[in-house]
Amino acid sequence: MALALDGVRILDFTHVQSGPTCTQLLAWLGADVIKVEKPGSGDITRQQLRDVPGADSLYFTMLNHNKRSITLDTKSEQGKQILERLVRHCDVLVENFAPGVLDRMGFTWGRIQEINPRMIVASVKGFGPGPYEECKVYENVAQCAGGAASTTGFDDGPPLVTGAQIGDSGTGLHLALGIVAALYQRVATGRGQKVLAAMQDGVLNLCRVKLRDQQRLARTAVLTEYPQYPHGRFGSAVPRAANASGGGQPGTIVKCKGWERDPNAYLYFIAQAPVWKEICHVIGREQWLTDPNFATPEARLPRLKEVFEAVEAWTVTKTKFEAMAILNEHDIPCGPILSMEGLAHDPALRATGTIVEVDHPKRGPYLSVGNPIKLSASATKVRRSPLLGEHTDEILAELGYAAADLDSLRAAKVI
Ligand code: CAO
Repeated sequence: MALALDGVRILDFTHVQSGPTCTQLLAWLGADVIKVEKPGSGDITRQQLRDVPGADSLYFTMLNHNKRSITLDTKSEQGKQILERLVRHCDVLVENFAPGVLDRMGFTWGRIQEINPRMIVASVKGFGPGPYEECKVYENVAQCAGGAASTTGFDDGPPLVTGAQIGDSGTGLHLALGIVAALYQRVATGRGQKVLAAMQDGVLNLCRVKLRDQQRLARTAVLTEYPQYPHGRFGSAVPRAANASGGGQPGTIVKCKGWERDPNAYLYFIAQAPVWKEICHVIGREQWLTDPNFATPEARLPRLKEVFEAVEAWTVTKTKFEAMAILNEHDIPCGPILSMEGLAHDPALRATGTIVEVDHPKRGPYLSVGNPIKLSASATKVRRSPLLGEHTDEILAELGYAAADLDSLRAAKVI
């Protein structure tokens, strides 16, 4: 089967997490991704958090599937010449270096346009233009600077970062969309362009409901669906909402049977207004249907704590899966708290390729998250990540280098 991005060549200058997530997605969609790495060491994550001595870490292998690896010292003169050929050969250059690195290598936007006017140059940076544009940024810096941390956690605790890598993987996703759009625009214009996804912007985009709440708070001084209502205090900034729902339907996390021993014996429960009758029936509070304090969503808002206590008095008598089955019979939305241990063995996720087992020559079989985006006419087959420099000779041959050239480049430590 032909793939959606067949024929698109990506010059992948990415490292760590944010950039690699972007180019991995493009590879899964069919692009030929050529990952350029420093000779001898490569992407720093190959060695970070290693669990098998001598083998590329899971950090690296899970972010670099379906790519080819070439080693190249891009600071040497010969390395720069090879890089120039790669710029000519490829459609998109993706990078997430610290600001200024590509310019210092001699590959400014102007120079790249001279070499290949069709080239799209896509960058992840920590911040967009402004006071912080020169800063180096990692995941949690972005979560803090993009508004996520100030709105995550409990009212009486410090700001919290989340386990979802919204700064790195989230920005990688944003960048991938920008690249695909630029490729589409190039069909009409014949020219490349620069694509920038700043991590602060990406996180803020994912936190847009909190900017919504900021403006509601400024107008009304209160957020009625937040746990601070009605007894707590609101300041001038959106507070941390604990496990309150970010939408118009109140929700929270409640305990289920076994919570004393199992840290994940919990369920997210949504008190959705259209199924209030069913909720009262299931938890045995039919009297609330006619009680003016509980009969309408507005009347319930100041009493949500009482509502969720009653829900929890019911859920602690059931496992999270029993509760989920009963609630879904009544169309009551809920979500069991699933652990990574459980997800790793979920047969439905295995069947769809969202969880895949991949074999690796040095580490053996391991699990990975496959392509979460499913195209009906472009099916993804996940291939293992490349070893450092595994495709150097193959790629240089495609660029027109002869075997003798490779020997001298290797002797000079250019590759
Ligand atoms: N050959 C020779 N040199 C190479 C090379 C190659 N193939 N690949 C990279 N280098 C060099 C660069 O030229 C650069 O050298 P100079 O600083 O002398 O110009 C150097 O390696 C390091 O690049 P860097 O500054 O990007 O790397 P770092 O480890 O110091 O910083 C990071 C890492 C992630 C903080 C920084 O790259 C960054 O802020 N990136 C943008 C934001 C981002 O993506 N953050 C998320 C990372 S994932 O958590």
